[in-house]
Amino acid sequence: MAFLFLLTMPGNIELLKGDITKLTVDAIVNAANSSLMGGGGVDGAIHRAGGPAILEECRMIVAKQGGCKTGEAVITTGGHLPAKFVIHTVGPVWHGGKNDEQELLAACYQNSLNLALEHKLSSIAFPNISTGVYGYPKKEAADVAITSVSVFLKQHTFISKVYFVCFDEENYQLYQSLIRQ
Ligand code: AR6
Repeated sequence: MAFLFLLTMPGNIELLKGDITKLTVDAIVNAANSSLMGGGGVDGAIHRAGGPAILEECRMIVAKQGGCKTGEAVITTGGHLPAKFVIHTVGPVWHGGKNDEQELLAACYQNSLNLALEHKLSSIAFPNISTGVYGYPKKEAADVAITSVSVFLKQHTFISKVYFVCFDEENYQLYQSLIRQ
């Protein structure tokens, strides 16, 4: 996104490296799939650490609305996690960039933040959605993530802290260079 560097980064964005399941925040975001039935990567880690209560609530959501579409988000308990809630969002699979991947990834961040607002949650942590199994190029994904969150935070001051949690060194370096204030 070309306008990224024209934005002043809000001070309430913080970069962390490590395992998102360890964070004590109002909500952590899960990079889920449309079935909401768990999987590998960060999804697997969240369900393992949070226990069966998360999957139970996911099942109820599936029974009610039939899963979660790409770009959308749903919320469940955090179960045994230190985070109170998990916001599950479904990132786009990278198909070369001409299949609305950018808009769909931005929607993941926006819809997750909207859910946090609706539930009066003020601290939220994001993993690097779509940059694992779903194959979204990391630099492009970081641009979308940082831009979407920065724009949102300028419009909604209730959210006091957003953490970008990078698990791999490559994402961490990329975010560091983009967030430099
Ligand atoms: N904490 C923070 N980030 C993590 C963790 C962790 N514990 N573990 C992995 N990551 P991925 P996707 C990072 O593949 O690309 C699942 O099977 C990882 O380094 O988890 O959106 C779902 O069920 C990467 O940067 O999610 C879906 O089927 C980022 O999390 C599918 O994968 C995202 O990688 C979703 O694929």
